[in-house]
Amino acid sequence: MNLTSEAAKIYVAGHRGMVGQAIWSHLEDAGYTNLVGRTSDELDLRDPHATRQFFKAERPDFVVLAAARVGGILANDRYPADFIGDNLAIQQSVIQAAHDTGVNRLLFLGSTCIYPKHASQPMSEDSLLSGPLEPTNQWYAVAKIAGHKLCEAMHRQHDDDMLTLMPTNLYGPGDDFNLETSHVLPALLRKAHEAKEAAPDGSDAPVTLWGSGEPKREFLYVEDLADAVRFVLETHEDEVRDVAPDGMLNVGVGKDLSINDLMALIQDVVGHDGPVEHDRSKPDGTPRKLVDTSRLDTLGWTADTPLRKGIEKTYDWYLEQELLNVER
Ligand code: GFB
Repeated sequence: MNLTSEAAKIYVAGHRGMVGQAIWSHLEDAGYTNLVGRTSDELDLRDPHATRQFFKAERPDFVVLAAARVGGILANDRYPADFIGDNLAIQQSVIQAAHDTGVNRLLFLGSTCIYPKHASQPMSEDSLLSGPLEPTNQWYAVAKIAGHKLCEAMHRQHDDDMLTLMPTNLYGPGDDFNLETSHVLPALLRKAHEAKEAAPDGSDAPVTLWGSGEPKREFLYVEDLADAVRFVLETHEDEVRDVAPDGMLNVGVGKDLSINDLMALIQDVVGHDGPVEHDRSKPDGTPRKLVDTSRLDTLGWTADTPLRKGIEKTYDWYLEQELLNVER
């Protein structure tokens, strides 16, 4: 059942992460006042018993499942057991508790790394499970595929209204800027900024990017994803199932660029003129993952933040955090 009342109780699982925070603020700004969240200290979603107790006490009407263990290419490769294990456990307990307590609709957030490494571009929802996965993130991808399949199965067996959004690579305020664990966009923003700051004489120090820089990625501003979440929550189930019988909707911007071109754009935003070097010991990952957004297009939703604008806003946020850290 779709969201029609501003008083509906909406549980945003993972409301302290970049994605959950953006969804929370966006729903609040749209007039939804009855939002529920728990930090991971307050509620460990990997624990099915605790999760069930929470659902029984709070009885949310709607659930957005944005809680997940996430990270960039290196973190995925280094911590495979955490990426598959934590995500499977979180999904299982939240989806099961939502089923048991009869929520009106659950929206599960996945990722476009669920598609085969060499899927034809742009990747449609139908390319799921049509070929081998990218090895560096297969652990995370398998978990996210299982999460989607659990939602699909709940619909098929119990007629539960459970849908999956598959966003392309996300970025924005609240992102992880730790160079070991982050995704490429925040990593390059930080590297360009620090290189600029490191050369007080004006001769900018070099930045090093991982791999060849040739892989292409599509970047979605997190506030656009939050808008897509609200839009889908508000859309009638029949309308969604007409375009997405399996309950899965890609979310993207319809354009991608190479990591080298992203670097150049970030240098321009940050004002860094120094040379770019490549650390070729680091993996390239999937060569390209542009998503086919025709399902959401048909429903009437498109992303509207241009990449440059989104990077500027993210950089502003990063500078604010830096200032706060210095002042503390
Ligand atoms: O964003 P990223 O870590 O993840 O890397 P994926 C994208 C591309 O940027 C890769 C290159 O080709 C990286 O080698 N890259 C260049 C860098 N410099 C850097 C850098 O300093 N840091 C990082 N992190 N990358 C992840 C998956 O894949 O994307 C997850 O591992 C998830 O499972 C997520 O799906 C959205 O796009 O390759």
